[in-house]
Amino acid sequence: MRDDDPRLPTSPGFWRSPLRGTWFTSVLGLVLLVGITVLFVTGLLSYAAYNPDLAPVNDQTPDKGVLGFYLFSWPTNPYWLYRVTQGLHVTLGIALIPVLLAKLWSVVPKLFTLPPARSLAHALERISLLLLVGGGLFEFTTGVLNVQLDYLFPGSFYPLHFYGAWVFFAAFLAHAALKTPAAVRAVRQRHGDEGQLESPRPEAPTVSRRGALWFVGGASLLLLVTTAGQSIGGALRRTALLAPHGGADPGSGPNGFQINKTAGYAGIDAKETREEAWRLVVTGRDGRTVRLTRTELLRLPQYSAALPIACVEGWSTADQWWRGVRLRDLAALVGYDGDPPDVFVESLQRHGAFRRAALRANQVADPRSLLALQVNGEDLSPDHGYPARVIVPAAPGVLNTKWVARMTFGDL
Ligand SMILES: Nc1nc2c(c(=O)[nH]1)N[C@H]1C(S)=C(S)[C@@H](COP(=O)(O)O)O[C@H]1N2
Ligand SMILES: [Mo]
Repeated sequence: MRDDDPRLPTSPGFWRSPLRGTWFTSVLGLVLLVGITVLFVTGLLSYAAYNPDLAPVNDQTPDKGVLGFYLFSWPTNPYWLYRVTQGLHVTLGIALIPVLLAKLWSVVPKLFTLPPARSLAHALERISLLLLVGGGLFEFTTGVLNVQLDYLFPGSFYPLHFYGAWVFFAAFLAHAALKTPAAVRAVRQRHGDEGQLESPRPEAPTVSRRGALWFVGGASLLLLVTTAGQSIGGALRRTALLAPHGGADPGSGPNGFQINKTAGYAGIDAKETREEAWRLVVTGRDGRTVRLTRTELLRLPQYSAALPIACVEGWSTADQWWRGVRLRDLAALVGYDGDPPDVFVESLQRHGAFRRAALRANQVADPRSLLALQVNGEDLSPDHGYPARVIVPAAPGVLNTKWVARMTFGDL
């Protein structure tokens, strides 16, 4: 019988680790059941926060159709909302990587069992497992690449990670429905070692199953503390060894907080932002248009708000004191006296994924939503968006357009 030749991975005897077993796999599986559910929910929230159905600017995911069924107006309260949901999404996703890998390792002999399918039901189960394993690896890989390599695929990350999430989560739900009861039983009874996951001819153990779990947990914890600092901040920021892009050193002083894209990177020429050159063009009801210099903007009523920048990549800044003109006051300048409408914001930047963004009416209406001219008592630095940038409570960083040149109010 070739199937029993222990030199071939299709033979159970090929896999000799004494660690494999139902209890070990069940513990990891239950951790993933909770963790991946949180990832899915925070991921959907992150998508909703992006205002994906506002015109085709923010999100160009084709045919999100029914998958966009749950989209709602992202609130502006509490102002740290996105900082928490996205910090959790990215930090938990990274911390779960050792658990995911250990879980896959623990069941890898099953991938090789022959015959590939004993029955139609068995064939369907194995296909769903392919979607599960493939979908899981795909989601974790695209997520990490986006965070670590600074938007490796800016335009295509969203549709890839979004559709991948639905495929993965559907397979995950089916798998969880089938396996959770047995996993709970195995963990409760602290055995279940007679299952098919045990090696028929195990090598002598060098570490106990419990010890191996501590090792996996320790690796997760290490990733957790070296990642979480980027969203928690304070003294912890220095522990964030895995925080993304060395990028620009923000330096110290009032403008000394994380910079995403520098003015140089975005191709912003200092000549265009000088007082004599730059004008904010605001358009509104019936095409009514006003042009304002920065000095004229500074003569309008100025307001302050303490708000963080929270990026989709998971990092965030502490609250910064922004000062500038309320978005709703700008809407009023062009004919929207009562409830303001949506706004489409465009920057001086000519290329790049984040040079424009749309904000919803509820975001424009919030009195803390500003076209900021200053931060922490000083003019914005070129890298933080001088002459003017948008800042909105609870919104993803990507909606806080820097180097604003044009704002068009109206329902989108
Ligand atoms: N014009 C323009 N605005 C932009 C971006 C950009 O690339 N170009 N990046 C956005 C993203 S993704 C984030 S997270 C924030 C970062 O703001 P900061 O660099 O001031 O921290 O700016 C946003 N505004
Ligand atoms: Mo961002």
